[in-house]
Amino acid sequence: MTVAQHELRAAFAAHMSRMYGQEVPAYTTLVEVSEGVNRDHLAQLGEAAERLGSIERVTAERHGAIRVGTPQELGHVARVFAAFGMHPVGFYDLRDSASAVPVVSTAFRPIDRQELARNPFRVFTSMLVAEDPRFFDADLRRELADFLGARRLFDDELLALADRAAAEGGLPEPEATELVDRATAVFELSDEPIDEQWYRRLEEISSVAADIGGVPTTHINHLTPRVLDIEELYRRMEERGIEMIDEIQGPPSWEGPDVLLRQTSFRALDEVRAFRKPDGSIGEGTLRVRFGEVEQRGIALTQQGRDLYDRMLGEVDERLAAEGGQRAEHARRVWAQHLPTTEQGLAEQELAYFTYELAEGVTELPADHRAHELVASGHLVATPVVYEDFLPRSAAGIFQSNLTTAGSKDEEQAGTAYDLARLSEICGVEIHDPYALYAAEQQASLDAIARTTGVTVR
Ligand code: OOG
Ligand code: NI
Repeated sequence: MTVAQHELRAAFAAHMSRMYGQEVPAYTTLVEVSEGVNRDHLAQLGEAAERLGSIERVTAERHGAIRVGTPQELGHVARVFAAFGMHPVGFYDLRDSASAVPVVSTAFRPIDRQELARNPFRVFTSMLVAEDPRFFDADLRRELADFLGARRLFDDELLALADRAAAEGGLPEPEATELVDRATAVFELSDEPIDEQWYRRLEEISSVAADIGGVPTTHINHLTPRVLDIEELYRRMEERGIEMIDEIQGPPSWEGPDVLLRQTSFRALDEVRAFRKPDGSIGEGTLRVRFGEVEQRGIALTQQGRDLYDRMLGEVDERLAAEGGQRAEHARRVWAQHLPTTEQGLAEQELAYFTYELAEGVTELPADHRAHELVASGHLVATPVVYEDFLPRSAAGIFQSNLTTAGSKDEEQAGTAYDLARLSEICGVEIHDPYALYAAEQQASLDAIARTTGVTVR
């Protein structure tokens, strides 16, 4: 019997969760509190609580984050994740963010609605741009290339199993278990001693560079459960004495529908690690490389909706700088001013994505109407499309919460150019454009309606 890709993915997510819970006990607390919040939210709201995903999906839902050092390593990551039906989506350049992290990133995730519903495990994956002269001088660039070139994160057995699972759409036992075990083991924190001098040298430039290029292995640095009410989660965690970062990142809490992604985290934890001193002796030290994060997902915005979101972010920044006070307060006011407060309003202005189906009992449609009009007239029912991706500014904030030093970047130099196309080449497969995926989903639902009714809905 073959273990299907979505079962492999669910097993991989569960194994990673168990491993991370053993390594970082606060994660287990976070998961418990999240489950409590979700249970209570469901009890309070009933069916409405599941508008953006079934409780089964949301309860199992996690995203992780990993960081690798070279194009070759990213290519290997893409092969391993392909085994689990996880494909690269979106391009993020964190080098230009306020915190100037020397990485470019994508996210590996399922892309079909059905696959997402079965298990939506996703991993935000960053690659060090070790050749970027704004961060690393010529000596360091060479030493980094040597150090990273000498390590091997994914062995040939794992890659062969992964290629087979991707080609065959699954694996029989015992290979299925072996694949999941081997893939999970790659992301465990290693107790191999860290070369102290080398690590600290990189850390002066960027903690993220040290976390990636200063150690001989890689590790998962957080695993994020999904909650239905992030404000309540935040309250409950603080009640338990776990100090969260100051703010919930992303959209504010406001009277309209949840859109995009709201996230918050608690700080990196000090963990004891073995260091090799310059004299060759091994001593203990601490590092902060892992932390906890939680998220609430909302409706996917169209490019137009996203542009509006980015403009509103800018306006909130300006008001905050000019008037002081609380960001959340300014944000609520700016949002109330610019964004419709209903799903129907978002659809009307083409700010968000929905899928449509015929309302119960409807078999015919009037011609020449737009979908939202047919929702208003009771012919169609709209379901919001969930945002499955990440936000660069929140991602930069997450990296930031993990930085011990400010780092340095030489703005005089030209950076190494990266875009979606170049990163696709490195991955060995095309990175999907998230907007194209959401738009295709909306369009597929309209096409299905046209097929049954013979009426084209715009
Ligand atoms: C990844 C940070 C990005 C998110 O949720 O935005 C991220 C990292 O720290 O490696 O996970
Ligand atoms: Ni995250």
